[in-house]
Amino acid sequence: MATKDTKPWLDTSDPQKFINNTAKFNDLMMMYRCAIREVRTKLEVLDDEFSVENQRNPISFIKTRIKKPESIYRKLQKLGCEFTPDNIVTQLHDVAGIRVVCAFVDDIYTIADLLASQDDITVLQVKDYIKNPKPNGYRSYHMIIEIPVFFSRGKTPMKVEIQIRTNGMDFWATLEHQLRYKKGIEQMDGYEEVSKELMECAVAVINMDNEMQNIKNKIGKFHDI
Ligand code: 0O2
Repeated sequence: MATKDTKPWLDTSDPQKFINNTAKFNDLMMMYRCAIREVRTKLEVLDDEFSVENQRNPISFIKTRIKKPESIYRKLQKLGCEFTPDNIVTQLHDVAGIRVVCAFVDDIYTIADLLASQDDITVLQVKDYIKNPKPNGYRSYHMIIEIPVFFSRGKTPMKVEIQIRTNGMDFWATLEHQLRYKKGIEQMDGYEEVSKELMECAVAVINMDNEMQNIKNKIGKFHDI
């Protein structure tokens, strides 16, 4: 199976070997795409069922992505690992990524619990940046799960990173990512002030999320929502 190959991929001295390795990389990425499809279907089923019972959708939208080859390469390099199929599978947990954007904060935990309780899903890691936000104000609920995917050659457990957040958290994180995250702009003049302002925006989003949750709780006393 593709994941047992431990030889580095970037050796271009043998063109045929390079071509074969590219095919192996594509095969692995296909496996991650299939894992995403499986998890996405589970999320859509939960959302659908909830909407029939409660006349509203807890999930606003779902975004998926496969990590780009250059990001995979850079991350492995950072970890001091060769660019091999084996290292991609064993060292990286976010090659397949799903972002689930929810209406309310309690929807996040409902979706996370319902997913975690499914018996073909193994939760490998949880990082709750909602209860424990990052120092810069980032909030989101992160899970690394493993899900079996059935290929013609057999069943393969695949890892998927799931980020679950509210619309507000997503709005903040998306803009912050564009403006600052990963760009190494810590050296720029006025960086501290920008960080402070971004933090103020994060606090405004927290207040708005909490306020919307309170309103929902009040209405929830009279109606199932
Ligand atoms: P991309 O481009 O979104 O894939 P690791 O993933 O192991 O390198 P870490 O910090 O242990 O890093 O994982 P963590 O904390 O679970 O965060 C991983 C992902 O969460 C990031 O993926 C981002 O998508 C998101 N994230 C984490 N911190 C921040 C933040 O401060 N701001 C924003 N906007 N997003 C954040 P990648 O691979 O870094 O990026």
